[in-house]
Amino acid sequence: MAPCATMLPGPPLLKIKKMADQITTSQDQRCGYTAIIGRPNVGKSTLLNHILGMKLSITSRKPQTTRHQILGVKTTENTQVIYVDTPGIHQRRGSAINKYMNRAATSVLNDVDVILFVVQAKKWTEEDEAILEKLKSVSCPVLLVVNKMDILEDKKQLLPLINDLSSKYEFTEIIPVSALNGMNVEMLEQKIAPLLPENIHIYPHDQVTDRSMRFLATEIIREKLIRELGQELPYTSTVNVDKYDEDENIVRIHATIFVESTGQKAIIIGKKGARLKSIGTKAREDISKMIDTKVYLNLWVKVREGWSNDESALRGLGYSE
Ligand SMILES: Nc1nc2c(ncn2[C@@H]2O[C@H](COP(=O)(O)OP(=O)(O)OP(=O)(O)O)[C@@H](O)[C@H]2O)c(=O)[nH]1
Ligand SMILES: [Mg+2]
Repeated sequence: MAPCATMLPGPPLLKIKKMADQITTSQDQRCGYTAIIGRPNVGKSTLLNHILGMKLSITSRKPQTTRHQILGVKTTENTQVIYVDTPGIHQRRGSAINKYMNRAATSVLNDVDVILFVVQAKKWTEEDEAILEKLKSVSCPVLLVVNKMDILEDKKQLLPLINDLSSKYEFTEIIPVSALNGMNVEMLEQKIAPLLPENIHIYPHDQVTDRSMRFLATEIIREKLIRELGQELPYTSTVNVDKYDEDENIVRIHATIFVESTGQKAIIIGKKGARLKSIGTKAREDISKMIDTKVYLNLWVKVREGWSNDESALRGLGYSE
């Protein structure tokens, strides 16, 4: 599979600082792509972050948080797993952005070596059923990841739950996990490794994503926006980083939040600018932590009518394959 085509220009990719002597150069290497798919809000991005041991993909309580494919690379000894976090596959119809998100998720299905189909314990829905239909045409192994096991009140429900799920499809494995507290996540990783092809590693061993810091900064701002506004957040909002300048000891970021009406703009700015300020402070702190450098963040809110249903506006705002 080609790595995400939507790389924005920007500073070098995020790297994990790893000791050179940890790198394996032996033969018998395995390397392959593992897609993380499922309906919105089941915990796909939380799972990826737990596997990577860092916050790469943004998460929130609101469905449809992830809007792009996010590549997360994990290299351990002779195995390199290239995870692809995807937007929740949904049945909302209509706007161009919804179509973009579904495309970003479903386009990986025939291009990866392993699929993790993430569902929520005891909450099988029509959207899960629709995804199952799509899986019928794929040829790679599919692992069913039953997430949020920590909220299953009675553990005796586990066996009937697994029996029920196994009747739906020939899953290679069914693995109950909790992405939030890490239960069984290591076991899941152990199941993935042997399913990958023998192959030399594609990415350097210290690389965790193909995304630029500029892109990750955009995502962090969007996460703070979603978390700050919750249900009040207009679905049709997005973030664009206009400028990302690195000085010796400070990174200066100028970003714009786009909405579709002046009413939405007022909601985001809040009373005397309090909301926008809070979003900015939280985003700045997280970006600073991620790059280990002081950050200056300048945030604007602008109205751009109809951007979410306008293919060319979408492309201009980073929504392109
Ligand atoms: N209790 C519990 N909550 C979880 C678990 N995993 C994720 N969550 C919560 O579920 C919500 C959604 O998590 P995300 O990781 O953003 O879900 P997602 O599937 O990536 O969602 P989209 O990107 O919108 O498709 C967040 O509030 C997470 O904290 C889990 O194992 N247990
Ligand atoms: Mg997500």
